[in-house]
Amino acid sequence: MCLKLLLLACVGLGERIPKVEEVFIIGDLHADIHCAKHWVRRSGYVDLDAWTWTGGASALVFMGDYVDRGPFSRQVLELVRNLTTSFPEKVFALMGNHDLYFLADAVLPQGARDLMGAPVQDFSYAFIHPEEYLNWILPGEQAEASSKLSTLFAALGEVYAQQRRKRGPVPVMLKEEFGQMSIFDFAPLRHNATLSNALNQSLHFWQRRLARGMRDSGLARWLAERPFAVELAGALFVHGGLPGKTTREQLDMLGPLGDGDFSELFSSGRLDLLHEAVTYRGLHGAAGCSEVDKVLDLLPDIEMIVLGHTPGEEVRRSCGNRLVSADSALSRYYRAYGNHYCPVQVAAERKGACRRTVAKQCAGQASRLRGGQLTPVPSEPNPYEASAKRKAGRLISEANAEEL
Ligand SMILES: [Mn+2]
Repeated sequence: MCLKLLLLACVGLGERIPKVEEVFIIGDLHADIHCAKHWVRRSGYVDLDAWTWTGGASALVFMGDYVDRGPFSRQVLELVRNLTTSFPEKVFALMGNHDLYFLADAVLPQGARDLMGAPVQDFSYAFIHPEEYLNWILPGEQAEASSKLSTLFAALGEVYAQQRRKRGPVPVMLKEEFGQMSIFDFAPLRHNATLSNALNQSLHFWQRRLARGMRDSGLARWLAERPFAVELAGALFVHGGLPGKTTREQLDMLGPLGDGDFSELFSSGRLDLLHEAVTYRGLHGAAGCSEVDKVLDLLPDIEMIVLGHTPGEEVRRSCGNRLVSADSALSRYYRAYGNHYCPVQVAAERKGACRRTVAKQCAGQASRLRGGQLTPVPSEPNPYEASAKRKAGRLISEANAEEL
């Protein structure tokens, strides 16, 4: 029997999809629509202009984390959603931790409950790139929003400067809570009640626009239907990882959140397990290999675990090719700014953590898995941008050394 909830088991049994000869794996895209299209084209499986599948018996897997870091979450969500709906037996898109938080922000009432350590929609400020809101507000609202976003970026610049001085993260949210500071404690918002009130109102308004847009566009429902694990071509795909103590029963619980009422989904007894699958990092490093083996012992037909979530410059293979770390920082915004949010579209001062510019060329690697062999695939070389690529390669090591 193939229950809808148990997508993992369904895929593993091959009931839903015919034999897959090759898999093209695209790591965490983090709201970079330009590079999202680049990597889909690079697979050779999809003609994006004619919108046809040209990949024969191949499959395309997205590792999750479509949103945040960059300002084009909506565009990446729409691209990946359209691919999964047009080619449902060919394209698989995992849930990532950022997608889970983005969904929670969009569908749960403000302040509904603490989700993963922060109140719902306070996360909107902390995780969502501020310019993301420009994708969800009306054309007539754009000019005023741009000016308010410049103020927000100025305050963020102060937050990043303080983080630099303290040599570590300063948890900053919309409202001051235990162990957290408020964005309104920083210049130019500090001591300016008029500016603070106006920005506070706008942020809440934009959050409501985004939440409404996510629901009305069907993207919220689509996100809720993302599986937390996919079994394909001898590999198990998970965004974060699974600890060695995972049981077979728990593996069968890694299907989508489901199709019920959103509040119900987030009060599911599986939520802790699902959250762990999108955030666990214990499989990386030498000590992780024994955990990899324990998980693989539960899955007789699976020889390899493929993960996103933990970025590096390239795709990494470890544990005798039994573990693949497929997140190679494909988002140019992440490569330029790490975990910081910097102005891309609106006019705002660029200094400190935000002084770099975003590369024109996509960097990092995707992967091709065929006959149990995984081959990293570099970005398409562009002769006119070769120097930009070299520059981008240097940027990541400097910008993200502390976050990695
Ligand atoms: Mn992640």
